[in-house]
Amino acid sequence: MVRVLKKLGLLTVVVCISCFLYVSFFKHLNDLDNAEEGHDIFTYNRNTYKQKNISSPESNRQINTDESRKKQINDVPKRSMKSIFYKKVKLWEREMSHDDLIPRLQKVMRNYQEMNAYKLKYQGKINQQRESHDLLCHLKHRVNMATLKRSDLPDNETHWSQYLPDKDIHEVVGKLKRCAVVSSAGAIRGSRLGKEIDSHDAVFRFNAAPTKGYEADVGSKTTFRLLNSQVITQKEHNFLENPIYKDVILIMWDPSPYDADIYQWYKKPEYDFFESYKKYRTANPEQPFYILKPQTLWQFWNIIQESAPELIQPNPPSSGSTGILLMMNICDEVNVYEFLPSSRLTDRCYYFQQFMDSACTYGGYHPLLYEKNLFKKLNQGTEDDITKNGKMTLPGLKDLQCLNETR
Ligand code: NCC
Repeated sequence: MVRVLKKLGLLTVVVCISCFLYVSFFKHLNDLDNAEEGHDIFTYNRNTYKQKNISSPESNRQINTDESRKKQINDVPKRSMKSIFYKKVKLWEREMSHDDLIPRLQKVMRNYQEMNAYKLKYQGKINQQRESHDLLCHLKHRVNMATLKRSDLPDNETHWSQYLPDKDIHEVVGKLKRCAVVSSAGAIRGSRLGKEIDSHDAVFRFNAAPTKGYEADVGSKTTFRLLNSQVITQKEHNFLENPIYKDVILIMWDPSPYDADIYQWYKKPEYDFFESYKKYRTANPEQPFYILKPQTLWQFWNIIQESAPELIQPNPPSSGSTGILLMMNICDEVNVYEFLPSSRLTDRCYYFQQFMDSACTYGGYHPLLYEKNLFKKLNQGTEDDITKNGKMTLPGLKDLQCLNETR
């Protein structure tokens, strides 16, 4: 009798544990589904993302301003079980392609290719297998990482050219030794990389990514901050007042159509940032604040496209890649943190918000997947550095010797 009771007890325990595991597994799948669909599984409630079933806001730079685009992006299939298992793939161990993306992001990518918002007429090659030194030479000689100077605008445009700096960023900043670039990825949480990041001569950050409260993981020093034109123009960023933009070297970018010259672009920027720029310069005349020449982005995009195994999103590179390349033009050595994901990889978009969206890591609007492929080829650090710290080490371009000028 005692034996029977013992067996029954054991059986009950086994059944309970199985039920618990079963329920947890399906709850987890459900959470992943929500996250992949651009929902916040932690009840994050920013106005822009309030609408239920909205597809990834990260996938769409102009989600608030372009209804038709919003419709196309939202018109995506429900996620399949297959996509869950893509998460198990070890990332950037090999070159990634759109086959590695979940179906939703594949669809987003196709939509952007159909839209061709910047009117690209790309006739060049793809899948150019350049070895890393050659690739570095192409980046050095074909991407003119220049910022706008007063003298770049026609004489009759003084009403706004008077607010531009006299000199290009390189003339003022000169050459730096060791620089750190800190991506805003959620995976940097818990990294304890703060001290290492702060030990660099200069630290580069993006958009509204804060340091306060996150010092242990991302450090506290900021030397440069690269902003996209949304940050300058959208009220929610409070650009004119927010102290995180003060006491640093600011650089901003706004995309032009692929073939536009500076004049055509500044008459019709994607986001009308000039008023904010003027106000900021008037209030902070001593603070360096540069604007990247828009053609820089497309010169860089050409090289990302040439290096990619297939056609990429016809949209500008992310702030992340643009900032990395800018630092490679200024510093002798650039250590980049959590751009190539470490083993802490998560769908959590940012370290400072709970919002979940895998597009932040793999790209929706930006060709991030291919940007990461490209920098992975150039990494001089170890695989272990990537896995443990999400760290890659890139060389400066200033002293790079190139046999043929690859212009
Ligand atoms: O997200 P964002 O960039 O500010 O991130 C800065 C750079 O960090 C890298 N990153 C970020 C998150 C993540 N999980 N993995 C990453 O690798 C990327 O290289 C990224 O560029 C941008 O590029 O400017 C972007 O800006 C945001 C947004 O405009 C700003 O954060 C201001 O709110 C864009 N999001 C939206 O438009 C909704 C984002 O697509 C790109």
